[in-house]
Amino acid sequence: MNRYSLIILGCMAAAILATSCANDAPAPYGPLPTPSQVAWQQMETNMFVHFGPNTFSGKEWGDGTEPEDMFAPDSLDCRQWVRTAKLAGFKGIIITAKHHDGFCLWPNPESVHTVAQSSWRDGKGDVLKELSDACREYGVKFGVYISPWDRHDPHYGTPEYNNVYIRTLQSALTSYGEVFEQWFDGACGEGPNGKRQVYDWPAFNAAVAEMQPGAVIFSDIGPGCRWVGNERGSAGETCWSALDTEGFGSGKDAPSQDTLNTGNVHGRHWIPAESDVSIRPGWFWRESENDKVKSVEDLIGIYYTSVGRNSLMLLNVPPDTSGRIHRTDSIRLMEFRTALDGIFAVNLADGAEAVADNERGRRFRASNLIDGEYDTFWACDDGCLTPSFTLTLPEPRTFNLVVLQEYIPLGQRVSSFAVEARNAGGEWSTIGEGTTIGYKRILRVPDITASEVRVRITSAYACPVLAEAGLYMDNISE
Ligand code: FUL
Repeated sequence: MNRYSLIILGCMAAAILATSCANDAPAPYGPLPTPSQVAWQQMETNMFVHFGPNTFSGKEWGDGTEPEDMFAPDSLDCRQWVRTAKLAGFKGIIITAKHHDGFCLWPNPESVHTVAQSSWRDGKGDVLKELSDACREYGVKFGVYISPWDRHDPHYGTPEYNNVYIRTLQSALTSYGEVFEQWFDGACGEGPNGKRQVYDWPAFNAAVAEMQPGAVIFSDIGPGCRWVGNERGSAGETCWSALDTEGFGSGKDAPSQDTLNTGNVHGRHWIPAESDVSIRPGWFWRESENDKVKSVEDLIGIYYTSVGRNSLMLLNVPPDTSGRIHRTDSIRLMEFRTALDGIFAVNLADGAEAVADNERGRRFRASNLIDGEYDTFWACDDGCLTPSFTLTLPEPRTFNLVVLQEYIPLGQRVSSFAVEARNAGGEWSTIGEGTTIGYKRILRVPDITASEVRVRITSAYACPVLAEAGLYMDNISE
């Protein structure tokens, strides 16, 4: 081999090296989601179902003395719940298998306060079975809320209760197939003997992890997802999926509601926010609230402040005393979904040319932002923290929502951004600004007609990695 061949070979090797570097995805930044947490976040909207003796007593919190026969739905139809959820676009359902009154909606062998002791269906009924079967039938995921606070169990307030509770978890989590989310309420009030319980959270979490390894565990502080800090369905405009949990617990030991609302910018753990909110004033159904079901506009607003702020929307839709979702609520859900589908049916950025001032090689082109694929993304060179991209639309289009999505398997990286539009006279002006993006950020802006839109990342902790960008028009909300 002569000198020239060597030089040519050397150049080729250098070129291959350079190409492969440019084709490497950026290194992940900060805490990262597990695959289950990514799949969970992509569900976006889920249905919460509060159902139990309170449905019949009209109370929000039963005190545990309710006779089992109080639970008497005359025409329970879980398939109707799941069909309604499915048509409303919900991907999962979480049911209050046991609320604070201790009554179990399944024949829990650890308790004598369950459907098995009631005369409903001669003690042979099992709501969890009927619901999980219906979920499988319709392809909706099944999750459970099992309150640690128990105002009926005589062991409550003693160390033995923790064992009873773990066996209760085992019973619910091993009998009904896959569970996508376990909901731990942080409430810790007094039990029947006036004592409070010292919960063994590590053992509770370990029991869930063992029996349902794919389940995302909700509590005030995770470990799978966290409470958003309010029951209005409103995540912080700044909403980090990261949270510091050292020194904190659930319930009264939780971080401040503000912290839960925004997360911790450099938090050590990936514990995204879930926004639980009821379609009615209360969590349980009451005749007197049939005319207080939230409006479509309210629900769209909640969607923007939950899903649109890097959180999940967990909307409670409580069945009535017949055991069915009341028609007022189901009609409202259909209206809600129709409205959402109308708003998001067409990405007004479709057909645009996407050009960025920095691209990390061909695999990470700005065109990935508008390909409708979450798993392909625009990424920048390491150290490039304030890039921008421009969408040039085929013609002037009118929009009032800007949607951005980070590719969260590589972490949450962006801390602020600005959106600009170019008017007919060719001048650029800022039309909106935001802080965090995360899995999804929906930024509302005034009605804008433009043919060029520029998104400038104004600060980030690592080179931005954005999966999708979209422009939409909401003609419904004020
Ligand atoms: C709270 C409970 O006390 C409410 O009754 C409701 O279940 C809500 C979702 O969580 O902590």
